[in-house]
Amino acid sequence: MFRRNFPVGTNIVSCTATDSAGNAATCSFKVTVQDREPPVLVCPPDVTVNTDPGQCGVAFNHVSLGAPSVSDNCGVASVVVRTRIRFGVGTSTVTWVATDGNGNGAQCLQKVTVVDVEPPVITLVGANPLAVECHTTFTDPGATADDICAGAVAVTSSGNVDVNTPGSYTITYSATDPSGNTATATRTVNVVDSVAPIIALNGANPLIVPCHVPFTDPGATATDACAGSVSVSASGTVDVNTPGDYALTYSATDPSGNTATATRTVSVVCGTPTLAITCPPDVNVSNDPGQCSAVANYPAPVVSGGIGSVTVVCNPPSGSSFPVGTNVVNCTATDSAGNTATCSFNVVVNDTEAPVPSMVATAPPVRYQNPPRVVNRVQLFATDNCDPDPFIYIGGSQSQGFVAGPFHRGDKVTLIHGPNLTPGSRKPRDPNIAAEITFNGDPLIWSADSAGNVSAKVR
Ligand SMILES: [Ca+2]
Ligand SMILES: [Ca+2]
Ligand SMILES: [Ca+2]
Ligand SMILES: [Ca+2]
Repeated sequence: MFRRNFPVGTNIVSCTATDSAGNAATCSFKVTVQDREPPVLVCPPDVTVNTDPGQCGVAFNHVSLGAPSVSDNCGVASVVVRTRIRFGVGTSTVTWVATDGNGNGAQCLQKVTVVDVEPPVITLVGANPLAVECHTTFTDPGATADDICAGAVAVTSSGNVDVNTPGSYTITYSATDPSGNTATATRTVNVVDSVAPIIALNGANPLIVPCHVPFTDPGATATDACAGSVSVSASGTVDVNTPGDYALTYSATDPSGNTATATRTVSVVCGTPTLAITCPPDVNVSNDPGQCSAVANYPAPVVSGGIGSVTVVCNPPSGSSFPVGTNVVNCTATDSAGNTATCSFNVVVNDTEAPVPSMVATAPPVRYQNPPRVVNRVQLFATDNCDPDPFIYIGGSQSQGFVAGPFHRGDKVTLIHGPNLTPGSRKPRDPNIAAEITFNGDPLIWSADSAGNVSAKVR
């Protein structure tokens, strides 16, 4: 039995037999050794890579896969990796294959994970910086966002713009892709005031003024759409002693430097009579029936002089309702040059209406014989057009000169009257009764208001 190592492959074994006489015979056979052991292949570790810039994936040659560990009993003939040209976002696999040249092969799988690390790209709609006129309406034109992997992505915005206050404002836009990559962008919004104020002249333009009379510029006001009221400066002079036309220039500048100007022509004219107004004399009227007032008419004031047409305004106007008392009416005449003259007078409304008294029995009358008399318990009332609390008096039809009172509306009194009683009035113990009044004849009631109007005496 022979034992020896044979290499892989076909080995020829030659055998020779030799005798002692030197004769030899030979033969041969083959010993074939086959390699049936595949290579031992271990893949490199799984790898994680970021996307290529501007790509939703990574090119194969941008991935460092590493080297596998491979060995074979007879030697490795080849090691290849089967992969794709480009890896998309997510996890892919590559296959490593090793062969030993003897028909044996081995393979393993390696994972390649590609991560989207690129945020979306935000594109602003409209200008940046964006100019907005003060006191207009601002609507953010917004922004769009596109992600190389996720496509269109929602955009959120933050930041306020106060269109009423000039200045620079910032709006921040933000967009996040499904992989959590966030992009931000900002827009500058400049609220600007580029509109000049508007000047309004007080008084007429052209303004005609008499010569030799001191001239006072009625001035002007200016309002700005953004800044509100703006001060006005005036330049120019008027020589009232020299007839002619003069120009006054008004200027107003808003805080943003926008300036408006306006011009007034002042014409100095000689030989013009001075504007004058004369009011009518005071008007006295009685109150309208039942009213503490009167609708009163008065004559128009008399005007003279002035330049051009003259208008007269009185306040309160004729035909107004005037309350009882003295009412001042102010009248102003204005000519077309803006000259004014004033006067005033009074409309006096007198309360000439007396109160209306009455009494109401609070109990049936009681009659007594000795001496003959009747006792009436009554409550007193009076109404007046003006006086909320007119005085109320009580007397007797046969008690000449006797007067009890004054009483007030709502007072309760006891009346004792007969043919031969001594007139008088006293305060009874009952605090609810204002007076106990004794007199002769029938009871008479009358009333006086604070204006001195006294009603008739009624039974
Ligand atoms: Ca092998
Ligand atoms: Ca992305
Ligand atoms: Ca302005
Ligand atoms: Ca009255």
